[in-house]
Amino acid sequence: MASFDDLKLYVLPGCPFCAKVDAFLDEHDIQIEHLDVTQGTNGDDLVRIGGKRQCPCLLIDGKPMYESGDIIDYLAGRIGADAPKHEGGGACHFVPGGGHVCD
Ligand SMILES: N[C@@H](CCC(=O)N[C@@H](CS)C(=O)NCC(=O)O)C(=O)O
Repeated sequence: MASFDDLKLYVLPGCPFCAKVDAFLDEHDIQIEHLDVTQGTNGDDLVRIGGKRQCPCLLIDGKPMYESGDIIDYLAGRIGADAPKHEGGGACHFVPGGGHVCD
């Protein structure tokens, strides 16, 4: 089985773009450490590493890759699978007081 120890995935609970990446991970039985940005210092760490608190963000050997479509394309290439067709764009935004709204 391929090793994915060099990867970490920053996620936000309820984030539809994170769910899209997770669906691909599940489908291909890929296990990657998840870091929830609402827990501990993960959110601040992500801003320090990648410059923004946007999820999902895949760390590849410590380097950030944002955008769910790019993440899925990268993972598909790495395992030699076809990447599902996906629409680009879309975004959700944090709202004051907690939670987020999606376009
Ligand atoms: N186009 C991006 C959208 C990602 C996105 O909007 N993520 C939301 C959570 S669902 C987020 O982290 N928003 C916070 C922000 O943009 O600062 C993708 O496909 O990954």
